[in-house]
This record gives sequence, structure tokens and C-alpha cells, in this order.
Amino acid sequence: MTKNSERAIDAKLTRRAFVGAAAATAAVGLAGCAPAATDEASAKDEGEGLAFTGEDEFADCQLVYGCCSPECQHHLLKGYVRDGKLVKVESGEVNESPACARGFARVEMCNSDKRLTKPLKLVGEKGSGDFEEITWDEAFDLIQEKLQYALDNGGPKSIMSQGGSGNFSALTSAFSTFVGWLGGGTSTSGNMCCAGIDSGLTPVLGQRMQLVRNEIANSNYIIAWGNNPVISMTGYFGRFQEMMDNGGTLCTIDPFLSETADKSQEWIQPWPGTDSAVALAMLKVVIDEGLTDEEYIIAHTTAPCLIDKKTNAPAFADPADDTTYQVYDPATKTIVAHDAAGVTPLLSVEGTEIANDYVTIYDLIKAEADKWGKEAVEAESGCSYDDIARIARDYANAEHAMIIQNMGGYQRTENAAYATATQVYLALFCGHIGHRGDGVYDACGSTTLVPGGSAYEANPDAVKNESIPVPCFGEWICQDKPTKINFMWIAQGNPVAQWPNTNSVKEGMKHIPFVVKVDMFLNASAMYADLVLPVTALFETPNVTHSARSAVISISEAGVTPPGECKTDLEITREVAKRFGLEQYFNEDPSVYIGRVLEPAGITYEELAEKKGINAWDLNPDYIAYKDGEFLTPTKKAHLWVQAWVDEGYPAIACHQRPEEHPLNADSELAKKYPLASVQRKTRSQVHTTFKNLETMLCMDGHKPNIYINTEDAADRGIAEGDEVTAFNDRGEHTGLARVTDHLKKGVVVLENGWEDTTASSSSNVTSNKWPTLGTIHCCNSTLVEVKKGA
Ligand SMILES: Nc1nc2c(c(=O)[nH]1)N[C@H]1C(S)=C(S)[C@@H](COP(=O)(O)OP(=O)(O)OC[C@H]3O[C@@H](n4cnc5c(=O)[nH]c(N)nc54)[C@H](O)[C@@H]3O)O[C@H]1N2
Ligand SMILES: Nc1nc2c(c(=O)[nH]1)N[C@H]1C(S)=C(S)[C@@H](COP(=O)(O)OP(=O)(O)OC[C@H]3O[C@@H](n4cnc5c(=O)[nH]c(N)nc54)[C@H](O)[C@@H]3O)O[C@H]1N2
Ligand code: SF4
Ligand SMILES: [Mo]
Repeated sequence: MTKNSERAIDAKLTRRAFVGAAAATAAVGLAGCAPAATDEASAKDEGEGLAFTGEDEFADCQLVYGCCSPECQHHLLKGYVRDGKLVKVESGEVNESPACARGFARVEMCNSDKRLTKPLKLVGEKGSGDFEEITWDEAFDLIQEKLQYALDNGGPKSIMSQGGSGNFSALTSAFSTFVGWLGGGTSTSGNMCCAGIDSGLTPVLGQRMQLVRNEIANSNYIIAWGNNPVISMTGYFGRFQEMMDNGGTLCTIDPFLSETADKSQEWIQPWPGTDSAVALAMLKVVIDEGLTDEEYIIAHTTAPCLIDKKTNAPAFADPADDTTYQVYDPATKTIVAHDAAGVTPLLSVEGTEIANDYVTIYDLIKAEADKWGKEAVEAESGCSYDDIARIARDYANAEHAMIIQNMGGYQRTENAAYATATQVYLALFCGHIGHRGDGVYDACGSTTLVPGGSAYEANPDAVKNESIPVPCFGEWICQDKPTKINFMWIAQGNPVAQWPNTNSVKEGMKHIPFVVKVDMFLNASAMYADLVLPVTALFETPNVTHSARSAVISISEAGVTPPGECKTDLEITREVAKRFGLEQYFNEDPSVYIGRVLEPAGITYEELAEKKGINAWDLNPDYIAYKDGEFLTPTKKAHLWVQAWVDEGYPAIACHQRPEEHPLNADSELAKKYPLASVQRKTRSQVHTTFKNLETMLCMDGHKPNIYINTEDAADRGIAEGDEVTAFNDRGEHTGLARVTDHLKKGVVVLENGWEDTTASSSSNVTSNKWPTLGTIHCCNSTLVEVKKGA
């Protein structure tokens, strides 16, 4: 007999509901995994099996469309509504890939009895959970009073408005626009997600966003570098499978046997935070064995451009114009403009008559790669050189090859900017960018294909104040640095659970006199707020998603009756704005704001309202990222020497720098005390903390966090499979169940992202909040811990 957890709960599946296992999960949405529901199902299973009854039990329902838009794949979902209640969810018709179990769990999310229904005012200490219900009028009065206090006692810069990854739809962030109209508040800097791409790829290629997802199946060799698309890009993993079915190879670089590594033909396990050494070693193989695409490098990158040895900076023809790179023309033995017609410049000027004064950028990159020969890279990464060299050759020799970076876990390591950039160097040196089946990939969506507009009019005169780097949040807030923060508004994010070093974040929250949290649930951040406001959920909120994660532009309709007194983010902002005489910026009907977002793409509100979703590929069918080697930099070439890195105090050529918190720094006091490298992973039952509080999801992955530990490391600590264990360091503790495995590099433990201290124990209790780093990186995957048995 099938285990309860694996069985479809509702045996009476209709044809429409029977869209794979997902629909079964939709039915679970209302039932959860309560024994009563499963017992009933088991009776049905034994009696009727999964018979198709022919009845359409949802025929009487109204349909409502909505875009599932946490930081994920932004699927358009089709909801079935009966008597104002959401009863079923399916994947929308226009999606490029099927929606997932989390999307279907929106049934449980909408109907959850844990939903906030009324404004809550804190009456005890922050963190105590001691709240009392108040009316919206009282809530708005309180907000007005506290905002006025902030304006009178520190000005607009003493106000923070914090978003997050909970809802990427355009109308959600109204309050941040409102703070702009107050004059401009203080924001945070540093991307908690993928700062590696922001700081390592963007300056090289000129733009962060690239859409190469549609080319995955056309590739012959793909490296999933420190990311796990089976879980984090579920909808598109079929394309990787198709690539493999066509004879292509998937290679995963991950210290852990992730679900993707498990499906790959190649898997290497570097130490966390050593990916830049691995990439440079691969580059060395490619250069030494003549596998580079010289024609491409010369035509489309700054590799042949000259660096003046005296200044250590590019030899610009016009020092005031940083696009006037120069190269050496061997035909005329002269230095000429990088874009001079008919010139084939030298990639290396070693041994030429200008060698005393100049090197090329290529020479500098080669010197960096040369540091990572067999012995060095084996010692640093713990991987075999033969494996690294084979992967390098196979990648370079493949007709079409990709490096999938997405928003990979390696980007949440201290050297993430250079880890990303060295992978980009590798792709450029092999000419694997700008053609069908090629690419260096960062997750993206419709905004790459067609432009989008802003929903709300922003204050052009809003002051941009000094920001607070997220890793320093707690510390700076408590020191009133750079300014005293009097008021904080948090929507779409859950910083107490997701920002590094939870205890310091909690201290910061306590120090701010008035914190407002707008959410569907009383989560970890709401527990540290002075006022909690209930917001409407998907299917209850009008919105539009023209986004950075899906090629489909989607509408969100309000067809479900929200519980209690929930309001939309726009409605809440409108009322606050009214009290400050700024309601004119938020007074329109949502359809007007949706129309503004769509206008630059040539789409009207009415068209989207009718079609529900529009695939932007249809509007730009010939798009290929960096087609024909044209980049979005001022020179249109890929910039391999990066001034922005120098400006932050780091080298201009990407290199490997070992993270400070690392087991290889064996002499450091920290590594002696906390010898294990911990990294984080996403699971199928959450997008960060979103979904993780739903029974459906807890049934799927268990009610407690898993802590993966290598068999030998576990034995050394007397830990057995399933034991309750605690990962800890000076910052805090994270408790979970030991998963003892050989499929994890010795010396590394894997912690799960998305748990909150309100329901279990958050892994952010231990994560590193190191700062400064190049690009203000979230260093959660450069965290040392020790693990002990017991809670
Ligand atoms: N189901 C689900 N899907 C999601 C999300 C989610 O929370 N849940 N979140 C979305 C978002 S916002 C993001 S950013 C993406 C993240 O997508 P992924 O990057 O795929 O997710 P992670 O699980 O954080 O990390 C993937 C792998 O990185 C490995 N890793 C950690 N450190 C290192 C390192 O130093 N080097 C190498 N080579 N590997 C390392 C981990 O062992 C892990 O298996 O997923 C998106 N999709
Ligand atoms: N320990 C650890 N920390 C991490 C990571 C990790 O792997 N490990 N990953 C990092 C990454 S990659 C990312 S992207 C960040 C994500 O971190 P966050 O952006 O903080 O993500 P969530 O925890 O999902 O928070 C989203 C919140 O928005 C709420 N929400 C959803 N829709 C709406 C809406 O319409 N209106 C309002 N007002 N609220 C809404 C949800 O209920 C939820 O509370 O976390 C980072 N932090
Ligand atoms: S959670 Fe992500 S993958 Fe799942 S339906 Fe929503 S957007 Fe799609
Ligand atoms: Mo992320």
C-alpha cells in the first residue's frame, strides 16, 4: 500500500484536475495532511482507485487568474472560486512550463486559518508575540503619528521602507514610492540573493539580465555551477533533460549531491567558496591547450587592450574617455584604437618592443589563471585536476555550451563577484556566448524581451541618502549609523528569518522605535514589529507581473474574498498617503497602474485582461542574449578589466580569494573552534519562508529542518541518522535532524533555508554577515560552524 504522504488525497480527480501529480497537490491544499483526510483517501483508494468519474465537480466555479510571483518562476495560475473561496488551482494556459506544488498550495495559503485578518498592535516586548487587535482607523492614526514623529525628529531619511522577494508584481511596492514623495528615506544596499551577478557579471557584459532559458535544450554541454535547477527552476528542468536526451552532458559543480548533481553525468565537489580557483584552473587548461576562440576574443572583448605598466590602468587614447582603449597592431607595429578598421591586434604583447611599457588584459588574465595549475587547484578546491581538466576540455570543445549561474549558491560566498566573473571569462574565452545553445545564464524574464513601465509616478526630487549594507543592519541601526532610523516599514520580505545573523537583526529591530510589518502571516519579522497589518493574498489582489523571472506577462485578478479585514498594499499606502496630502499618486484604479506597466511593451490593460497572459517571446522572437558578440557596455565589447572593482578597493582582474571563514584557514582561531563549512540549500517546499508554514509543504519535506552531515564527520561527533543536532557558532544556534550521508564533501554541512524561529529554527541564526566584501555579498555560504548532538 502506498504511504499516506505519497498518495493522492482526493481520489475523485476530474480530467481537468488531473494535470500530473500537481493537481493532486491542489486537492491536498484544503485537506492538509491531517489523518482524517488521509484516512478518507485511503478508503477511496482501496475501493475505487484513482478512477476518472467523468464529472466536472468544478464546473460551477468562477475562474480567477493570478501570477505566482515570489522570487521564483512567476507562473500564471488559474484559480477556481466557489462562493468567494479558492477551491482549486491549475497552471495557466500560456505558461512555458508547468507550475509546481507550491503554486497549487496557494489553495491552502488563501484559506489558511493562520492568515492575519485584523491589524495587530504590539502590547508587550518585541519578540513576545503579545499583540492586541485594533481597528484600521486606529492603525492609520498610529502610522500617521509615528511617521510625523520621524519627519519631525530626523526628517525623511529616518524612515526605511524595506521590500523583499515575496511578490514581484508591479503594484505591490507602493509604500516605497510613497516614502520617495515624503522626500526620500534610507534604504539598504547589498543583494541578499545574487550579488555575484550584480557585481561580477554586470560590469563585464554591461547588463545583468540575460534570457537564455529557451536555449537550454539546444545546448550540448551545460555546467550547473553551484545551483540546483531540479529544485530551484523545476519548471524548466525538462529542458535540461531534453538536452541530455539529445546526447548532451550536464555537469554539476556542488559540494553536495543535490537533486541536480544526482541527474548529471559529471559532478565535482569543490570546497565552498573556491569556485573562482576552479574556473581559473579551467581557463588555464583552455589557454594552454589552445582551445580558446581567439577570433571571438579579439573581436568582442577588451582582452587585446593595453594596460600601461606605470599606471596599472588601461592606456586610453583620451584619458578623459574610458571607451578609447588601445591595442597593438603587429602589422604596422603601432598602437592603434581598439576599433580601428582592418586591424587584427595581438592578444599578448609579451616579447614585442612595447613589452617593457605595456601588457594586455589577456596577459593579466593568463597570469591569474597560471596560478591554478594541478597542485594549487587540487589543494584549494579538493577536486581532482583530471576531473577539472576534462570538464574544461569538454566545455570548450562542445559545439554549444552553457554555464548556468542562475542565482546559484556559490553567489552567496565571500568571493562571489570574482567567482561569477571568472566563469564569464571562461565562457568568453571559449566564444560560448551570443549564439543558439550558448550562454552564461542569469535568471530573467519578459522585461529582457520587451520594455516595461513603472506603475506609480516616482518623485524625481527624492533624495538618495547613504544606505545601510544589509550585513551591517543590526550593528549600524543600534549605532544610529549613518542616521537614526525612527520608522521602518517591511512588506514582501522577512528579514528576521532571511537576513544574516538573526540575533543582530533582532537587536536592530528592537532599536527602531516603530516598525510596521505588512504580511499575510504572523511570521518572524512580524514578531519584531510594533504594528502588523493584514494584506490580501494572490487571487485577492489586482496586479500585473512583467517580470524578471518568466517570459510571460501575467495579470493578477481579485476574485477571492479576502479573510477578515485584509487590504491590498496599494489600499494601505493610499490611506497613509491621504493623511500626508499625497493621495494623488495612489488614487487611480489598479487597471490604470497596470496599463502604465504594459504601455512600453505596446500592450493595453484590456488586451491583458482578456488574454490573462502574453508570452513576450511572441513580441521579440529573434532575441538571443548578446547576439553576434554585441555587449551592452559603452564599447559594445565585454570589459574584462573592471574599474568598478578597483573603485571598491579590489583588483581589476578577477582572481581567487579564499573566504575568511573557511576550514582551509586551519590556523585561524575561528576554524579551530568551528571546523565545518556550512552552506545553505533551497528545498521544494518553500521559496524562502514563503509556503513553508503550510501543512501541505511540511507534509512534503518534514516538520523539522534537516542538517546534512558527512558520515565521518557525524561519526567523529557521535551523531547518528535522525538525531536531533545543533549547528552553532558565536552568532547563534540552528537545530534540526541529522541526515548522515556520504554524498557530501567531508568538512561541509548543508543547512536548509526557509525555516523560521516562529515554527522551527532558522538557519540564519548562524550565517555570516561579513562586510565589506566586493559587491556587498551575502556570505551565508561562507559560514563556519560546529555541530553537536542535541538541541
Ligand atoms: N524551491 C525553491 N526554488 C527557488 C527558491 C526557493 O527558495 N525554493 N528561491 C529562488 C531564488 S530567490 C533563488 S536565489 C534561487 C536559488 O537557486 P539555487 O542556487 O539553485 O539554490 P540553492 O539551494 O541556494 O543553492 C544551490 C546549491 O549551491 C550549493 N553551494 C553552496 N555553496 C556553494 C559554493 O560555494 N560553491 C558551489 N559550487 N556550490 C555551492 C549548495 O550545496 C546547493 O546545492 O532559487 C529560486 N528558486
Ligand atoms: N539562511 C539563508 N538566508 C537566505 C538565503 C539562504 O539560502 N539561506 N537566501 C537568500 C535569498 S537567495 C533571497 S532571494 C532572500 C529572500 O528573502 P525574503 O525576500 O525576505 O523572502 P521571504 O522569506 O519569502 O519573504 C517574503 C515575505 O513577503 C510576504 N508577501 C508575499 N506576498 C506579499 C504581498 O503581496 N504583500 C506583502 N506585503 N507581503 C507579501 C510573504 O508572506 C513573506 O513573509 O533570502 C536570502 N536569505
Ligand atoms: S512557486 Fe515558483 S515554480 Fe511554483 S508555481 Fe509559483 S512561481 Fe511557479
Ligand atoms: Mo534569491
